[in-house]
Amino acid sequence: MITLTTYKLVPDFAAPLMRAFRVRWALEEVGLPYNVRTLALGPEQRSPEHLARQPFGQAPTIEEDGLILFESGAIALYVAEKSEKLLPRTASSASVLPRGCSQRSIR
Ligand SMILES: N[C@@H](CCC(=O)N[C@@H](CS)C(=O)NCC(=O)O)C(=O)O
Repeated sequence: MITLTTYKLVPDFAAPLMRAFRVRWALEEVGLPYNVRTLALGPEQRSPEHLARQPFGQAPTIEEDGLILFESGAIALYVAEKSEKLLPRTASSASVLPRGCSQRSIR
């Protein structure tokens, strides 16, 4: 099962702005069960355990079967690839996400 690491206490106004929100949204959309490990802002961020998960001491991270991932966008893509709900398997729709990630404005 996926374990999401995120912060213990976040003020209400900031909760929807947290990068972990993306990951929770993707997990909830796909309907995957997951555990949550909470982290306190401060020294816990710099603990060797957390720095092994996220070299900048930030959140979110996820772990699954020995795989550790950080960067909320990369995590959302990892989760999306597990289900057709977020990433349909047709060739045309499958190209949308990579195209969106690599596209540059020509202006
Ligand atoms: N690019 C990273 C940014 C992660 C990030 O900035 N996380 C914030 C919370 S939303 C954080 O950990 N801030 C505390 C800090 O930088 O010390 C991602 O998208 O995962």
